Amino acid sequence: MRAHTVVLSFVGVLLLWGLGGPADADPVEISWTYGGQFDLRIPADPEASQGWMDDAILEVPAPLVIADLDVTVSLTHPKVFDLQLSLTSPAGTTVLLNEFYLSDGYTEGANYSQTTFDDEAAIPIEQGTAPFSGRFRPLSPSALADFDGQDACGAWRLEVLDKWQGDVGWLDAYSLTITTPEPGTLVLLSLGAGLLRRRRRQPRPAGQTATHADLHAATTPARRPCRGPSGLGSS
Ligand SMILES: [Ca+2]
Ligand SMILES: [Ca+2]
Repeated sequence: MRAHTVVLSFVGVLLLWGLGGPADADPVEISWTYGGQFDLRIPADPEASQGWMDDAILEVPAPLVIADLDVTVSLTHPKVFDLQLSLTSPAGTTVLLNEFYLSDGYTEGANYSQTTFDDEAAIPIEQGTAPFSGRFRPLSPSALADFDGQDACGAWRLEVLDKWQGDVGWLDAYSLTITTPEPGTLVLLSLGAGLLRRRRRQPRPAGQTATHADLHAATTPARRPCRGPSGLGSS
């Protein structure tokens, strides 16, 4: 039996911290942050302590050429070294943010607390210590620069896999900070707000193993039209 996804809620307008003005005073590049509060169990299955969280989806409603992108994550989990975190763009590019291997030496530690993944950070995440407060480069050789040049408009997915049984957690919040070299996007952003949606899939039958590709196929959202210059003043 194929599991399928139902949309249980539309949470609505989330925090658009950049709405009052550019977060970066750079005269050429402007940075905006889209993000919000989530309440997603890790893993999603309430009967399991191992498996995928439902994807946390952030929707960027405006066409933005990405010059730089950082992602900030806060989650609660007693053993974050069980977790694999990745981010997928609307174009389908996936960047692995962090994961751990027993062969690297297991380390105890809880939570990600306002952890910002940033290619320009001085410290790689593998040299960080939970709860990873601060800025870190994604797990080498991953690079958020893989998103550079893409259009940010559309659904972004934060994907979390709990690889070990015994402990569960929650995604609390995440946000994207997008820097664009195009001052014209300021007008577009003033009309838009990031929207977050929370999706859940129905429980799978006992003994059936979920694959991430399967989950993605089941949760692919209808593409929302992104506002462009011709769409000003209309929805
Ligand atoms: Ca950066
Ligand atoms: Ca677990």
